[in-house]
Amino acid sequence: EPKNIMRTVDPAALEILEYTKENNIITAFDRWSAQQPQCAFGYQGICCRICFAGPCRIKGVEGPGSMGICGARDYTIVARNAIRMMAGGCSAHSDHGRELVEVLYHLAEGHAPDYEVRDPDKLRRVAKKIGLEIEGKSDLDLAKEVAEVAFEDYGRHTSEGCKFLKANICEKRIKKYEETDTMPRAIDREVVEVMHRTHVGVDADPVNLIFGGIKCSLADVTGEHISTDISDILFGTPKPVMSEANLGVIDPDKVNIIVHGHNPVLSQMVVDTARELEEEAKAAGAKGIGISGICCTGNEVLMRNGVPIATSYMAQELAIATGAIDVMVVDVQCIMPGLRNVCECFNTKLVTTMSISKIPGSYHFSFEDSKAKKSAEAIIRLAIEAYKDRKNTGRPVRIPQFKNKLMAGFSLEALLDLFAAINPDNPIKVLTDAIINGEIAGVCALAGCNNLEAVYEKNHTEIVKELAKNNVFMVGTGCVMQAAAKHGLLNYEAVEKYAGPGLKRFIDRLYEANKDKLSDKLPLAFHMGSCVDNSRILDLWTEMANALNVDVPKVPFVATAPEGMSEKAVAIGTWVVASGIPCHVGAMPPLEGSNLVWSVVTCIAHDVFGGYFILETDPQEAAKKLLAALEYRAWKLKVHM
Ligand code: NFS
Ligand code: SF4
Repeated sequence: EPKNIMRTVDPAALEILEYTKENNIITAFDRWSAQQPQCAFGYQGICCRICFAGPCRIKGVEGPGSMGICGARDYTIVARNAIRMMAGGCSAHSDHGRELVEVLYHLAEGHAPDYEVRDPDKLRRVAKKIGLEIEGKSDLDLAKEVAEVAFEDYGRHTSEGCKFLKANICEKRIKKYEETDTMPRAIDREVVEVMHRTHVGVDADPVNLIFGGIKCSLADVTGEHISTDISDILFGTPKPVMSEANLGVIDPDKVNIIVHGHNPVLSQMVVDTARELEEEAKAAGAKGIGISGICCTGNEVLMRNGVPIATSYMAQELAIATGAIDVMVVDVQCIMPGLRNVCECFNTKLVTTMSISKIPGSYHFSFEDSKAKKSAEAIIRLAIEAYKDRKNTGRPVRIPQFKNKLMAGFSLEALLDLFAAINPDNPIKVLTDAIINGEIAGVCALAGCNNLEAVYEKNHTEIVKELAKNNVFMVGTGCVMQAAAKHGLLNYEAVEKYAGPGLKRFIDRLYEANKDKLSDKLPLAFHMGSCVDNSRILDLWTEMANALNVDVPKVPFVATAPEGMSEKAVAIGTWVVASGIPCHVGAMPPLEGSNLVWSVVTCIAHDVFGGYFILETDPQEAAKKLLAALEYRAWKLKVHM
């Protein structure tokens, strides 16, 4: 029987997978095998379940079987399914953003006493950007006004467009979106419109549908920008920070808590409160409280506090199977229901915290911003009790001794600050000049999830290494960066091992200029945060476009989601393309059932927006295509200089 070795390149995951196999503990890796072969109709996007006259499947190229019962063709069905995914992604990101807006608003009103404005400068920068008068206002007054503008972006009834989007993109893009009727009016409205136009018997035109999806994806990035901005205002804008990643970060002699999910409103409070309860943990015989993170809430507290990364999405159950976790506390998104069974095997307490995200059989501690600290204390005390229990019962723990050092914390502000040490008047020029003079090939954004369609974390690591060798400056977010961190790609040792000469020179030069304020040399790729922090990446290419005095499609910038999976990833990929950026996806999205839709996302998108999808499952081929796109743009830029 083939070993798990085929399913991942992560040594820690491999070790635990051997163990779960021996002990008949079911994880995603087993469920993936059990699902094979997956349904070919669904895989290609030509299964429709929008009404219950169906389900309908496209069975041939002609005759009645080539259409759904209502007469919907393959292209309608594929396009409808795709844009419903975008609406799902937009809902997730932007509802997460709304939670933050509510906390900010409640704070300003005096109803969220455990929170504070930790970054008043960011508050003022954001307020100014969205057009508010900032002179003579207190932090709390301004916080309330910022929250009100954000609320408006969710539910405005006029059509001037979302403010948190328009404030952060180039003039030329604003015009483009207005001309193509893809400027989102309000976030909630665009989601509703997608749900409406995809109802049985509404929009059947694939191009019209996809453009509707693009508008919704631009609403998605609006919600992401709101999330990032307000997280920074409330919890601080990230600065370079050192940490570690992979299961080896877990210390069995600590009270171990994993924060998992997405929203820093919860995880940041747990991290802050844990510091205060350290003595209680010691009194229970533990060395202290050990917090580590999974998925994007892990990225949030890594970026701001250096909290180590336990692992990424696909290995979340494997973290529990170490036997050393006392509590896993989750909020929303990317939390596998399968966790619960694994928790049962190891007596780990699974704590859900959000009313919209419960798992049968787990504990639920309803988390409200009016009593956030109290909830966090209760969760930590539950962990301390669970720790005592674990030690008393002598439960076996098994922690794979793999971890790697990393540097993270690169908000756009932090990145520009590094550049400013070389060019204080025009920091971003440090990056654009390096491209123009050929020192680096361009910039690649790494984003997205894990998907067992690919060998877990193999695409990620191969693409990063290949791009590094070819002198591509890399920034990134989400589970890709957790993969990179786990595999030792977010430190200077990786620069020495994998960077091409130009990239190494560039990173060394940045370090030399910033030596005094950095505790270590700079990494091979720059971790910009959680998936909503892809907004920071949008800001980066906008800065570059403005500095080069061109529209975004001319900037040597590409993106890749080597193992994309979630609806959120679909929404992100779509606004990346609509921004004018070539976007690689390494796991096949359900589009293959329609040549027409395929050509819309790969070709028509290019003609209209300047960006396009590169759908390629082979990481080496993908790297080649990404490099070719960068090379072409850099060459054109130089010709026109
Ligand atoms: Ni992004 Fe982050 Fe990970 Fe994918 Fe899920 S955690 S929000 S969706 S799986 S990268
Ligand atoms: Fe079938 Fe049309 Fe209903 Fe879809 S909307 S399930 S294609 S009848």
